[in-house]
Amino acid sequence: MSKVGEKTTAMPAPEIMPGGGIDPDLVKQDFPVLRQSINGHPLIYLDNAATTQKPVAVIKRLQTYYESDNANVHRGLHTLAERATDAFEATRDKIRSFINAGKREEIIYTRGATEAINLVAYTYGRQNVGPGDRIVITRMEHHANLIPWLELARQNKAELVYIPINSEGYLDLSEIDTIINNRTKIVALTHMSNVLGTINDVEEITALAHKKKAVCLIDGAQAVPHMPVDVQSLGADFYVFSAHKMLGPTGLGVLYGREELLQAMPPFNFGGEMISEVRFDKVTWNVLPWKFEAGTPAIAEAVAFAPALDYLENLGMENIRRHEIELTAYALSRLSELKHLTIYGPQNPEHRGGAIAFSDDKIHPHDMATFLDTQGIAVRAGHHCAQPLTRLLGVNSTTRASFYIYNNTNDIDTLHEALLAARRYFGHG
Ligand code: 7TS
Repeated sequence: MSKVGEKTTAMPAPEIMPGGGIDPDLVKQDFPVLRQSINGHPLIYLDNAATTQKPVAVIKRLQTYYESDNANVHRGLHTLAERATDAFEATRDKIRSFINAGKREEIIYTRGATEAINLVAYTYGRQNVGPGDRIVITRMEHHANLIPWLELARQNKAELVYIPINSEGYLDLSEIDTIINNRTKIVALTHMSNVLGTINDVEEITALAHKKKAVCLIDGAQAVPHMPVDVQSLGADFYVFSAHKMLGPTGLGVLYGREELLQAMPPFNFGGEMISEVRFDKVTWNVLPWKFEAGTPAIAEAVAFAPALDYLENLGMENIRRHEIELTAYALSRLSELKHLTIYGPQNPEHRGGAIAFSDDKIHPHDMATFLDTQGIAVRAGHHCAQPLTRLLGVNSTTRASFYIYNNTNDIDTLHEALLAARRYFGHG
């Protein structure tokens, strides 16, 4: 039974092989959901960019939390309330250290990356972006980092300008000095694309934004789960991500913001928790981080996010990144043997993550994903919430395989065989 402040996992990491490599077969044993067959085949889960599976430690912590600690946070004086509050706040400290933020006050819990971006657009955006001002994003954004800015630009009569992409799937920075101009108030971009896999040179963009006195928001939903991230060395003013894409529960996300910016921003939602004092005619706001956390938060989810962070830390984010570079290199080479496939995004695995979108020249992505499911392989097909980008690639949808710590090269070989079997099944063999 878990108690206040108790370390929820103290896992040695036998999954780390001599030399720092990850042993995905050992990792897999910690994920109950992966021990099943789908349509008569062992499940191969390649939809990690959408959400990752959860290790036993996370599932157990959700259970022990509800069995022994459940209470609302910050309000009660009883023992359970103290335990719940301590565990909830302890995760905040872990998150701070995981992304190397300077202070715990800079870590705001949200419902996900999407809500974190909306928070910034509604508060910082509405306050600081006026008619004729400019917001800069890129052509490779997920809708979560596009629509809030499109709406802000429309409502506040600002300009929304896009950094283009070149044919290899990298940002084209040739005109960046004119794109990020003196009217630019916000630059928002993804750290890693969920379609192209491209890892952007965020440090360079934050520096350019700061030269023009703009703030920079980084969408780290696809980056924090897969590589070491240090928000201070990146120069991020805001950095967002979701727990569910990094072994944690759904319904929980993080907004990192520089304290000075968060202090000056108005609250996002209003209600309980986010106040210091309320009178019938006036209110004063709570201090950071709670000013931005109105209402009962995702308590169990935050508590159970701690063992997810421990799990990743025990494996080591450098090791995770190396494992994914190896898998991505292998996948790019195996998939490029199939001449009927178009593979999107950078060809150099050092410059990208393990989310690989592709199209077959004859089979519709939805048919492909449905066929792969008959073989026990879970992938995603569609526009991946990046419709403008997908259209820019000249298609309406793609099939996407995305990897994580429990995937191995056998999974990729099985995918390769299934992609060939699909050709035969649909009569293109
Ligand atoms: N930003 C990026 C780059 C993403 O990939 C996603 C989710 C989000 C933001 C939004 O995260 P949420 O947790 O708030 O929903 N991406 C995907 C995907 O690629 N397939 O399903 C969800």
